[in-house]
Amino acid sequence: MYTLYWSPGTASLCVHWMLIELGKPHELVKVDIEAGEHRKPEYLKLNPGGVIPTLIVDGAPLSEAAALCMILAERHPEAGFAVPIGDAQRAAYVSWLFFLSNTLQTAYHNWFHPDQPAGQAAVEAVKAFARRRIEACLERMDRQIARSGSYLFADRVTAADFVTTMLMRWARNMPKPATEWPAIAAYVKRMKARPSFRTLYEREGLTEWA
Ligand SMILES: N[C@@H](CCC(=O)N[C@@H](CS)C(=O)NCC(=O)O)C(=O)O
Repeated sequence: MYTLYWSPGTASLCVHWMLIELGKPHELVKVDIEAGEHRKPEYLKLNPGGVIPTLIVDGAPLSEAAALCMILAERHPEAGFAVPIGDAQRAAYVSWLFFLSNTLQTAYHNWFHPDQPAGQAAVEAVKAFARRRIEACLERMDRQIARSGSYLFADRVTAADFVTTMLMRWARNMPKPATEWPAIAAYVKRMKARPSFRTLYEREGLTEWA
């Protein structure tokens, strides 16, 4: 049994999506970010950084969305979402997961919280910087998908694709949404056609980018 601490449309979305895909028993605990529940001592005991998501695995609280997707894929290899050690694509797969988490996701953080690095006075400059970085990442991802085929790694859907689709969704209200890149647009359409995506949207109460 897994327990996911989540909030609609946030970094928990890819983990939630994978739990649905895997069909493994899981409990969902909704965390109200607006009400500051993620900063309460009970939650900080599970996730010292006070961020969503947290996944309880065999009684232990784990964090970092991309890592959680990778862990779930490896715990349930029969679903085919893992790229195991020894596989020719393993190195590229791990590298993409780190790129998604460390480069693209952090650029989004600056876009959504532009006052954090240097206060209100620097908001416009931080947003411009974040936008350039996000668009450079999307450019690179578009090329990878166009080269690769249907998904990030040819025709196999991996944990990295659930993380990627979530991060493509985050650009939906940006000046240039991810779906303006042609290979990404076709890719997103394929990922959204999965029946699990409907279930995910219903459960999270989402309607945008449906
Ligand atoms: N690197 C972390 C980042 C998680 C993160 O920043 N989550 C956001 C929601 S998308 C959050 O909890 N924000 C609340 C806050 O920073 O106060 C991960 O991938 O799990």
